[in-house]
Amino acid sequence: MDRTFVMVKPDGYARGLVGRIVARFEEKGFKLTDAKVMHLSREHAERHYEHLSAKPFFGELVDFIVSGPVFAMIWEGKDAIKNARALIGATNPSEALVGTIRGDYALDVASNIIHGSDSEESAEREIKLFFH
Ligand code: DAT
Ligand code: MG
Repeated sequence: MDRTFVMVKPDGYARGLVGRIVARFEEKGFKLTDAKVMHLSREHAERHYEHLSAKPFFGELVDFIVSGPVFAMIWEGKDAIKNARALIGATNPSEALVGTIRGDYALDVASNIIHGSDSEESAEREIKLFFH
C-alpha cells in the first residue's frame, strides 16, 4: 500500500481547518495511519524544505512554517502521493481548482494551508523526518 506525508500548515491549524481536511482525505478513501500536532523547530523546518533553500522566499517560508503548530499526518491508499496532491490542488491557490483544498480554503501562495509529498523519495524522507 502506498503512503504519503501530509501536513496542515500553521495557517490551516490556526483557522480550525484540521477536521475538515482530515474528513476530505477520509471521504476520498485514504486511511490515516499516524498523526500528531507539532511545533517545528527552525532546524526541522529548514531540513523539510532544504530542496528550496536557494529560493528567494526560503526565509519567509521557514518563518511561516515555525510560526505556530502544524498537524502532521501519514495517509495510506492507492497512488497515495498522486491522489493526495490532486486533493490538495495547485501550489498557488489562485491556480488551484475549486473543489481542491487549496482552491477552497486559501488565497495566497505564502499561506496555502497544506503540504503533501511530491514523490516517493520525498514521502519516505518526510515520513522519517516527522515520525522517526
Ligand atoms: P508544494 O507545496 O505545492 O509542493 P513547493 O514544494 O514548490 O510547492 O513549495 C513549497 C512551499 O513554498 C509552497 O507550498 C508555498 C511556498 N512557495 C512556493 N512558491 C512560492 C512563491 N513563489 N512565493 C512564496 N512562497 C512560495
Ligand atoms: Mg513540495
